[in-house]
Amino acid sequence: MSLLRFLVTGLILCVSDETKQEESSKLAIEETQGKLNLLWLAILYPNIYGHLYEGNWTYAACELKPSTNLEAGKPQVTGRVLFKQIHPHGKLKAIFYLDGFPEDANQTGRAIHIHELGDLSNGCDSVSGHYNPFKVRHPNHPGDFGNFYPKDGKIRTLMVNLQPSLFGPQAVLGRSVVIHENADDMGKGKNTGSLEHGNAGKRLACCVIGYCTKELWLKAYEELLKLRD
Ligand SMILES: [Cu+2]
Ligand SMILES: [Zn+2]
Repeated sequence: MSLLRFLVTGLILCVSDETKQEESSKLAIEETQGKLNLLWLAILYPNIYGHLYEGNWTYAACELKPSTNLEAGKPQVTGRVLFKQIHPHGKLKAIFYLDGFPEDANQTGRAIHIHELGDLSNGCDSVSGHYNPFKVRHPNHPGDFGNFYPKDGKIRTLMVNLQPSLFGPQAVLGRSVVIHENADDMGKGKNTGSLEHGNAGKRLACCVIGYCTKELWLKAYEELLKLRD
């Protein structure tokens, strides 16, 4: 019986190890494709893309701090959001790695958006509204990430195929990420606020998006994979 259990456990471990290997080789292929794409662009348009190929321009980080205007008793959210986009025409990926939500079960959804400015001079209240370069209604802004449901006070999520870009005139660098107190009604609230900001309530925490190294992304990515094991 114990031999059988040993074999089954071994099998499960093997399978999860294989999934992990598959994921990291998928990641490596993606990286190579992205690098090749960027290399072509750098050869064709050296003035525009030459510097991108050389440096750490494809990863960004946003280091969250609770808003300085936060009232006592509200969740003190910290952590970071990381972004990765391997070439200008590729889709963005994001890792949300947040702490500080209440630990009790049945937590409400928390909206997360990209806001227009990176101005934290008045806490998270000076970052203006949702970043809206295409003049569309909420929830179609590029940084409308939707609702997140913390587990044990934490959010640990990877999102792929996202709309915002780290490249070009609509790059989100220098803009901000805001974590809200309430859920986003996703434009279904039947009032004007719903089509502007989803009535997501107070701004708990925010940060400014800036370039970072690949290592920061990889560290967070590996931790996410570990959580899945
Ligand atoms: Cu917002
Ligand atoms: Zn929006």
